[in-house]
Amino acid sequence: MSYDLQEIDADVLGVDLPREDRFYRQLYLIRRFEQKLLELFTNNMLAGTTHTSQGQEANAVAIMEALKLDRDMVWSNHRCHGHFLSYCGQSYRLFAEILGRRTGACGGRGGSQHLHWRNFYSSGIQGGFAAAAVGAALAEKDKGAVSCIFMGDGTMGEGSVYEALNFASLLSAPVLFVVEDNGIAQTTPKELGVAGSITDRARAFGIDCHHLASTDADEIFATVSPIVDQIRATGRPAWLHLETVRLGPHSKGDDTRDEAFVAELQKRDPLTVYRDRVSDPGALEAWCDEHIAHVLDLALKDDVACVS
Ligand SMILES: Cc1ncc(C[n+]2csc(CCOP(=O)(O)OP(=O)(O)O)c2C)c(N)n1
Ligand SMILES: [Mg+2]
Repeated sequence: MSYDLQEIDADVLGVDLPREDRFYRQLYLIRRFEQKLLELFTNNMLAGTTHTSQGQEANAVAIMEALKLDRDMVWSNHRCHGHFLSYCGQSYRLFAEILGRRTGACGGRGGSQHLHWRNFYSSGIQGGFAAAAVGAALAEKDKGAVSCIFMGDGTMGEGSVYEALNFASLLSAPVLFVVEDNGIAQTTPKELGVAGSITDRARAFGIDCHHLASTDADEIFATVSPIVDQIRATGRPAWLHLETVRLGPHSKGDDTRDEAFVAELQKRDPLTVYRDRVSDPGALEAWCDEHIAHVLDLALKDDVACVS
């Protein structure tokens, strides 16, 4: 389905800003949103758990920039806040959703792992959306739409992913398969769970494969943009293996990695990598701080819980 771009919060996404400012605005917005989310858990205002994308924000920002948000489809996973915010900028709707308010993106019923907003979907079932991403790509192909699915390295063991690759290639579905490889699945290092090459995994299906190890939003955009153009032009799927970093725990407190190792990863923090490229990062940060505080306040005041 196609949507009017005005229904996406263009102001939050900074669509009128120069690209560098827009990228840094979004990188910082995602980080701030998720920091606030963690604070809500600490203050016992949220129950259950959450998966933050700290360290992986540049993937969301750069890939959404490469997509056409009025028609393309995005299939996200448990680590979805960055993808969602860069897709539509609906920070208020996302806070309200996670807080279980009726004003949330899905009426407060779905939370992070069952989001649906326009052409954006998230699922907590690893690889569970692979077939849907292919089917939707075929259904919308005549509209020139691309279907983009995000998966983690720990999802490479899901059989349904390979069924989806087979069909995507056989039927020529315009799908961008993105593997956000942060080197770990919850507490299991990639080396213990994934055999062979992630980069080359889709090659046997006759699908073009690409690889990039980067947390630099500009580099990721430069890589992904021609891939998306190629998918749209040919109607064929493509596979992108993106090596990235997970700066936080898997969910809230479950990080079993060596502290020195995690400290080393901080050097690749996508915000640090990007901050020097904008002329006034402080102004962009202040805008986001104020915006996030404002929408969280609004969502907290929405004391209309969802109807069960
Ligand atoms: C089919 C399925 N099995 C197990 C889980 C539990 N689970 C949630 S996230 C996760 C690890 C995912 O690792 P990865 O795919 O690398 O993504 P990351 O968390 O690193 O972003 C597991 C095992 C699940 N959600 N779905
Ligand atoms: Mg992983």
